[in-house]
Amino acid sequence: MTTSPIFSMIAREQQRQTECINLIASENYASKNILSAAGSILTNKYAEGYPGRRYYGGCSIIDEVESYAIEQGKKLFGCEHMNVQPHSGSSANFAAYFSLLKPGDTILGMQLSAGGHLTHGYPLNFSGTMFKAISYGVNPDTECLDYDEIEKLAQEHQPKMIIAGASAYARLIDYEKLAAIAQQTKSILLVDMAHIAGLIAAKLIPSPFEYADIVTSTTHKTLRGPRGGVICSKNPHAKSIDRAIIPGTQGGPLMHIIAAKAIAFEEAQSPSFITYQQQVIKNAQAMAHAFKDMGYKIVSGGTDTHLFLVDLRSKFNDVTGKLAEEVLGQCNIIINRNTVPGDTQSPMITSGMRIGTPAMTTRGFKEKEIQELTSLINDIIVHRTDQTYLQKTQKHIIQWASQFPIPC
Ligand code: DSN
Repeated sequence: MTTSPIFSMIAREQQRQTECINLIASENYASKNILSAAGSILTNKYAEGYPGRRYYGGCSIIDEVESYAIEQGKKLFGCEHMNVQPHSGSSANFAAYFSLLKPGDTILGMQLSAGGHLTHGYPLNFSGTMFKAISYGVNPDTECLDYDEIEKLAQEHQPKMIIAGASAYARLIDYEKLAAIAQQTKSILLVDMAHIAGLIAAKLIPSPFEYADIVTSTTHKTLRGPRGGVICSKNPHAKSIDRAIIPGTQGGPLMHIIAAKAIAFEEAQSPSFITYQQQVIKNAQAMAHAFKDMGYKIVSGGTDTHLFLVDLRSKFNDVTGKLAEEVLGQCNIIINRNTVPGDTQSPMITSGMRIGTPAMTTRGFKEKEIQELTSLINDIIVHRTDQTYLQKTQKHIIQWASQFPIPC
């Protein structure tokens, strides 16, 4: 029997993950139970359709799995209807738009460069080509959402849908205000809570469910589940959302992933999940604070969530987001470059770093480690051309990160 080279790649990736400090705001570590469901024989089964209404035989146990996932997801978020079949957050948004919009309809979403997501109307994404996409940004002074601007744009363009949610925005979103704007213009309000789903599940930040017609999410970010998506809706939209997934935009559901989603929803109902999410926020706030104390500007002045953006221009005039990502990566600290408000660099270069704490909090980092890590990040950027320092620091990080093993 030959062994595929893939297995040595997995082993090397496992070692890389163990030896790196991961500050990618959208990544996390799924539990052993989640990995075991995701790697299970449920991958063998075709089950197009929904529980009790499949297009294949042999689905009785699969029906139990999907019904249980739906039950747990609805209980976790307190929503009326949940579709657990979207393969990803983008697929969830695609199906949600497909169910409620027609090509050419106007949508109003957050600009990618201000912290939004590709699927919220970016010109090269399906959302920006199928629909007439209008975008809102952040207020240049506060670097926070400007609800007066959103209202003005909504009144001017009368969007069929207003999209809230972001990939790189550190502040709370006022869903009540957005719902009031949507009501004035008779727009559907869709909230994409992908980044903050875990914080919402733990009830640490406001929930959109009371105000939004549709809520989409991924399951692998703060929620710490398998990679995948969900669509939650009020009952009147249930049928059209389900139809938009199958036959609308997807075929057979990934039943192994749906099983893993069910376990993630169960885990997110445990008291330890709330403690974990509290620490995620405490760590993000402590880290943003520590950066500020070292003279860095934090976009919008801080964070209410699991992530924040560092504007590197505030401290260095020759360090781009790309350079910071590379030099930190050389020392086994993984971040991603990100545009900041008013950025003059391209999205491939950028002037900022996006930093998130969900992953390292899962590995046990608390405020003490966060302080030490922030000083190290600063030192690495300061000594960016000193190869001896960078190599010595990489060795230190490998040893330090390995003391906080990935819990699976
Ligand atoms: N790519 C994800 C992120 O990093 O935020 C969003 O889908």
